[in-house]
Amino acid sequence: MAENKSYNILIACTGSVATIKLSLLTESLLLNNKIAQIRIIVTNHAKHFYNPEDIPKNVEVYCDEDEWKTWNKRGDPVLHIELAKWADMLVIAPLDANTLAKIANGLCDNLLTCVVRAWDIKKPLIFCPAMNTKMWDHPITSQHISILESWGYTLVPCIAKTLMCGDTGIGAMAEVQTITQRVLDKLKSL
Ligand code: PCO
Repeated sequence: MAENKSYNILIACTGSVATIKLSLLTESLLLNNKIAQIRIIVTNHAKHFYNPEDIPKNVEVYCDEDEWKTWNKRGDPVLHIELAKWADMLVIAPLDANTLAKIANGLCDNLLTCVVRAWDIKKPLIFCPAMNTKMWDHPITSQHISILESWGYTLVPCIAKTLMCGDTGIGAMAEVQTITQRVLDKLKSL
């Protein structure tokens, strides 16, 4: 990590109830002076799980519709490319089973997956899955995770707890403190 350099962090949330932790994660990361600016991407399903008023006012939140607000004609900026270039690090927390599968297979049908598809794999990408235990236990999950790890992306593993659906088991997103620590560790290696 360069002495006085500070970094742009892009946080992304997908359609898991663990998106309720978005404001906590944002605030936790903003406490660190190595982080210059945070921007957030939410998928349409993530919108069910957070309150925009809880997000700090200096943090911009982007969604799929914004892709088309900024682009009208040839030469206009393309939001997913701009965001992929702007960010020094991408933190996907939570990463739901569906978006994990899409990323592992190269699909890009919304703002977040387009950013990931355009991501320079030399830059750090941290992903924090969250899903029901039955989904976690299915063999396709570890296959998808291995694909992301093979590109150098960093897994922050799920933890066990009583999930929102009442089942108890592995599948909850890692604690905010754990994710923050992984982000700061990664920044040190830049
Ligand atoms: C339940 N699915 C889930 C998703 C993951 N859950 C979590 C935690 C939260 C509370 O600490 C919701 C953040 O349980 O990450 O619960 C059924 S599909």
